[in-house]
Amino acid sequence: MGTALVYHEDMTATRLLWDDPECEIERPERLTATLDRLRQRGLEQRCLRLSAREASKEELGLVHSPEYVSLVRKTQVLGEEELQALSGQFDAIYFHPSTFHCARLAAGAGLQLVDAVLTGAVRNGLALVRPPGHHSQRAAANGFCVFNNVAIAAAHAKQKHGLHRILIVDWDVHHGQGIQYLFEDDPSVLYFSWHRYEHGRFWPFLRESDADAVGRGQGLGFTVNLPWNQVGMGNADYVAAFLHLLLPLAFEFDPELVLVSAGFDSAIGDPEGQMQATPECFAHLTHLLQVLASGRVCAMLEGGYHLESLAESVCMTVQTLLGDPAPPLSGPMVPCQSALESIQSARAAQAPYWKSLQLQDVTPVLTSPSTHSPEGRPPPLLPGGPMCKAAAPAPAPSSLLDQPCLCPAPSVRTTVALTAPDITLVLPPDVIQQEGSALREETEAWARPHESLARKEALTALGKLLYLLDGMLDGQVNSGIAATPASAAAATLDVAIQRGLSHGAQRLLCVALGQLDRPPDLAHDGRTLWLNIGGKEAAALSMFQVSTPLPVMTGGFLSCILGLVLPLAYGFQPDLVLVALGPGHGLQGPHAALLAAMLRGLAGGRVLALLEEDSTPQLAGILARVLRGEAPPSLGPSSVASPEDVQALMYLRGQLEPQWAMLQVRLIAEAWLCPGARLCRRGRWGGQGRASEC
Ligand code: X5A
Ligand code: ZN
Repeated sequence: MGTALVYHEDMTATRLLWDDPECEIERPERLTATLDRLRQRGLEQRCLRLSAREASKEELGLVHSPEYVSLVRKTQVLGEEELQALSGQFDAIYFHPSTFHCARLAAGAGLQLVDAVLTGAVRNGLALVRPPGHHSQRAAANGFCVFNNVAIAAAHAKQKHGLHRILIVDWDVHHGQGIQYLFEDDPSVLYFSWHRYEHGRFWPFLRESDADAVGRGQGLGFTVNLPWNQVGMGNADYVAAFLHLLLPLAFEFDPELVLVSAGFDSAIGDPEGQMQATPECFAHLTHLLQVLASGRVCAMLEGGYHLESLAESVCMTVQTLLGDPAPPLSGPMVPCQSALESIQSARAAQAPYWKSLQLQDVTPVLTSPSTHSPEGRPPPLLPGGPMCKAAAPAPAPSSLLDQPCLCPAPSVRTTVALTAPDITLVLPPDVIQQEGSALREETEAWARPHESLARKEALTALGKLLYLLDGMLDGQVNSGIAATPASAAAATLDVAIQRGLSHGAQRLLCVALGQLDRPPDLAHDGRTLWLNIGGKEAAALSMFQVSTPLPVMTGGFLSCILGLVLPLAYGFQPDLVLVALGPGHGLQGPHAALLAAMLRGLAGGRVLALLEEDSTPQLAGILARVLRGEAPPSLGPSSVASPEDVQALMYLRGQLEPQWAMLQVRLIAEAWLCPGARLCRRGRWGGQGRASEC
């Protein structure tokens, strides 16, 4: 299932006719530069191109008053002076004789996109539109926005397609107050917006943009505002906001459709936003949303005024919608204190309305001496080495943006190396069944230290796994699935880790589910992060060796992934991921698929899944589909996490937070941190706990 790109050249017509420094940034080149870049990258050609149509009067009437629509219609015949006079009646608005036509196309593009996705013609898509929509209100234009494209699309999805739960994610750097007003009492639309706020000192200067505006009446808890009180928010801040605020609520809400108010003024280089997130970050945001609503994601352009940053960020979004793995994020994955404060206050404001946020923010368990000072040191070949924000300011936008994409998608996305032949029956078409095996002598040499690998079947499986792993490390294959006899699972995983590390992986993340013992001679040298889900108790042997019991309920599983696995994984920034479903893993297909799908956001999608040979072909099939980029099936309404699950998570958070900044959901007492910690955002290890290096 494909990706739609909805566009119409006519939308380049509307433009500012007079002098207005506030409005001049919203110009036609925003679309032409973006489209050119999509073509250059070969991305446009991979999409289903749809030509935008105009929204009808009735469709506009879904959210706008008839009087307002006719007022805008009349601008078609006004002269320049009258246009300017009318524009002056609104905040940050210009009208042009073509504005009505363009704005109807922009709204129509969103409707076409939603129709294409909800009729199953495509899985997802992007509408490239002007003018933007999210500031526009029932009877008012505002902030360059004339008709509220995303709100109209949401109302249409409810009315024409009978949807009951729509999530709107507004990642534009401005508050989409127009969308908030239109749905604030509607529990069928969950509206999330982050925005530059600076305690109310940034446009549109509204009290109701703050975190404590949570909706009203039936809609209480269905408006989620995350105000940024400082500029300079970057990749770590955005990813943390998704993991710790948006996604827990989104999974609990269980949307049938995700609409994105996709403004890119939240990206680095933008004159409005003054933020630091790199274009790759939008690949990750898109990737993280695609695990919802069976991947039904409709993105519509809002702001974005730095042409280079805009074009690059749109490419990242489209590439990810197409199913390509997200390029690894650059820079230290350490959220800043101001971001943490904002996330925490939004979590606190929402906690009364969402089970997934309750019980969680309890007092941390005090760190025990044994884990407070891990022997871990930064791994070799850290790009750039430790970095303090104060000492080393972020590179200028242009140099960052000039970087070529580090991770072109290999032509073969997923290979399956299985010994069981019946798997072919359930494999999606472009998944390759691997025939090759590593050389016999080599396989035997790796197997020699392990008693459980002596058997012929185990050896055969190991040969296939090694061959697959080499293909991944050489870049011929992006991801893969290998099977092994249950009795040999732990040893096979051990060999895979050693092989990965000796064959080019700098940092290897291993997520082991079920009863898989930690390899006995696993080094604490920071090159391997070992995470066992299915251990007897929550324990952190060091910051690189963590074990937690298998959560018993869906809610617990989700908080384990969002609250522990992904924060550690994003903090670690691996270049290879092993995920092993070992004895007694107990995961159902959809849970395993969700885990694999989310881990695919790491390491440029280089994920090797290791299954037991007697796993069902259905399990292998579902994993193969998510590893090649399909959306995991919906988990359905999630149960609460059990008290034991919550306790394990809280305990590990307490243990590991000082070293892994991405785990933080609230401020850590000053005493916990190294002297320079407030300013220090220097490294992938979190920048805390090792003051000597600050
Ligand atoms: C869509 C959008 C911004 C308006 C800024 C006015 N509007 N200062 O990004
Ligand atoms: Zn904006």
